[in-house]
Amino acid sequence: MALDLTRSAAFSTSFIEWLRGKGPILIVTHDHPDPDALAAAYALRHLILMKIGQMATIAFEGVVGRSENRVMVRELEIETVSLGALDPREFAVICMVDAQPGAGNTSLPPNCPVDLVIDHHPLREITGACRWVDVRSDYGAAATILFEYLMAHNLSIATKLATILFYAIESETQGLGREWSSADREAYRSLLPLCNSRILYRITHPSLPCGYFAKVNTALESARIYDVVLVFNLGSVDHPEIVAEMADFLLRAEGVEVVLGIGEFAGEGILSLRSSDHSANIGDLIQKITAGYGSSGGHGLIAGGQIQPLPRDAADRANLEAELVRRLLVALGRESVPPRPLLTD
Ligand SMILES: [Mn+2]
Repeated sequence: MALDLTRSAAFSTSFIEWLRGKGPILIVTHDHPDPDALAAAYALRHLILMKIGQMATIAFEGVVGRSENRVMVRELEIETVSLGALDPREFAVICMVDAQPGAGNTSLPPNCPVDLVIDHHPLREITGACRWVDVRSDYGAAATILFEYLMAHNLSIATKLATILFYAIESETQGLGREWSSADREAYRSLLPLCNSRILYRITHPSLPCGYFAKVNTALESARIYDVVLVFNLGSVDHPEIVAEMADFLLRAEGVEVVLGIGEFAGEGILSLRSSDHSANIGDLIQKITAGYGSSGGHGLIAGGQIQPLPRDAADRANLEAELVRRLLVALGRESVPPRPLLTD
């Protein structure tokens, strides 16, 4: 399936007409946003500005922590506000991108009605109640859907916007290596010549704080392998995304097919699950692991979860971790496999 400009034109034209004259517009994305979330929000704001001359507000909770993404936000001047610093009720329209209402990874209060949802994760039941829904779970990136809207309206895509969208698709699909559709590929190819390659290089080669290398070390030293399953625990982290980043890194270990990364941020347990096997059904797997302990979401080869509340007592936490790992191994039929460390002397 290539770009679906007919669908994109029809949908975006209708919701833009509906938006006109409504009042202040809020664009929310998931907590601790990644490049795809930021790009989708930024592109939606641009589309609204170009079509109805109104500047929407982009908000999220949490931090942009990964060094690459911090460089992206700085170099490309993506203006956002903290969701906690504003009152969503002061907005006439609430849009959500790269996320869906009630998914557990957004901090928008559950009693805040969302009008418009643009996402590429599996459709959630609650989302069905929203006025405008464009959820395409076969797309690798939400940014690709936004790219289609811009194309459908014949809007020119300037360097900054192109670079943001390109990097979103690039990082979300690992350079079209993971979970991409032909629409993503077409968007990727169209955007590449429009990008600023000097800025792209700066984003992909950021300087990294010493703490980053300490976490790499923790990931390596804590990693245990149960046959094809690798589990690591970073302990307390200063941004949740590093758990996912280390999970991607360790999935490259020879013979490893599934990785569960664990970390702790702001009193919450952070889980990141990765697989290199398309038949693994990682979205179901993360739900089995987190059932009764928190929330989770995922698709294809990547998933994440939040554990809340975390026990205060260290022994209780260790028991909880052991239970999460046990559930993972049981689900994968590996419960009797003894662990071995990744690093051996
Ligand atoms: Mn995304």
